Amino acid sequence: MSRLVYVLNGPNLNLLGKRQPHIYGHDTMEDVEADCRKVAKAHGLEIRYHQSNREYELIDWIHEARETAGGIVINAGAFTHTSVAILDALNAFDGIVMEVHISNVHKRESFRHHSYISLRAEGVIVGCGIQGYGLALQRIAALLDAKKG
Ligand code: CA2
Repeated sequence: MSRLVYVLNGPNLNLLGKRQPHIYGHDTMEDVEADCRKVAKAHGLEIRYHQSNREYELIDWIHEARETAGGIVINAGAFTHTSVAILDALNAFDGIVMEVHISNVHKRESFRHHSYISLRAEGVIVGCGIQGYGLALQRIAALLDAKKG
């Protein structure tokens, strides 16, 4: 299976490091991307890294991943809690899906406790800060290695 992994980020995550550092920390989206590239390189993965505030763009990238990628790491932001459309797109993807949330959503408002993405994800990493992205990439690398046999 392909070692290309899409790392997808949803709405408002472009504000990372610029607002609400008590919840999301001081690192920016650029820092997250740099960290992902470092972890990916160490584990022999190639990544395509994207952020969008538009639901359809996230869906289009998931469709693109269907053709080429072995895995998707997704932090769908608030769409996590609302988007059946993103779940449907992920259900049409055959590779490994890892869901990431920077904050511990279970310590927060009850509307953040439900995730449509979790109905599809192989694994979920919450509350580990931006380190969660690297952990998700490591998990995808391990699962791809296991498939290779
Ligand atoms: O903890 C996470 O990673 C979330 O996916 C972040 C989403 C939130 O709606 C989810 O419930 C949990 C929000 C992303 C907004 O990010 C901001 C970052 C800095 C300043 C403002 C928003």
